[in-house]
Amino acid sequence: MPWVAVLMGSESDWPTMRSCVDVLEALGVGNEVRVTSAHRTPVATAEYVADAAARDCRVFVCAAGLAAHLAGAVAAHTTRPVIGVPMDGGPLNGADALLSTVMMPGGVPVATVAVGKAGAKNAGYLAAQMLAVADPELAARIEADRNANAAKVAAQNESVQAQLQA
Ligand code: RP5
Repeated sequence: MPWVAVLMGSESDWPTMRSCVDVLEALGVGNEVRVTSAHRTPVATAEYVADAAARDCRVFVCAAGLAAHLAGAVAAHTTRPVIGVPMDGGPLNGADALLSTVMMPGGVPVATVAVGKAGAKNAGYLAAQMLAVADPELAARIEADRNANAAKVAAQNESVQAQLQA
């Protein structure tokens, strides 16, 4: 059964990355969460990537802050898709992590999402959409989620219109 690895450089990333796991769980996507660091545990990170790929991990989501090299380091060890999530901590509020994650050299891509919580959430959706290419039932669940979000926006519009007319 295909699944998604959700990796982060530190436990301090977890409050943000919980949003990614929440999306995967809501869509019924199998996942494994690990704290592993490109800088502090480089060998263990490489070993995990090889082991996860051998166990049918299809997509790696990698979150890190500051000089954020986790996604790039993972991408260097696999040809499975890697999604990078720049964390927004630190004195530069994630601008450093964004550039460190997105500016990969040609041939080793990292699909980089937004900085912080919005990116964490979208990393979950993007990973699910990748798996859904070969899984029509998952594709239908994603479609239903989109429709539910659209209904929420429509309800918000009605609420604002009602307030304008009051
Ligand atoms: C990065 O450094 C981690 O991904 C985290 O975002 C940041 C700070 O890590 P801690 O000092 O909080 O462990 O490697």
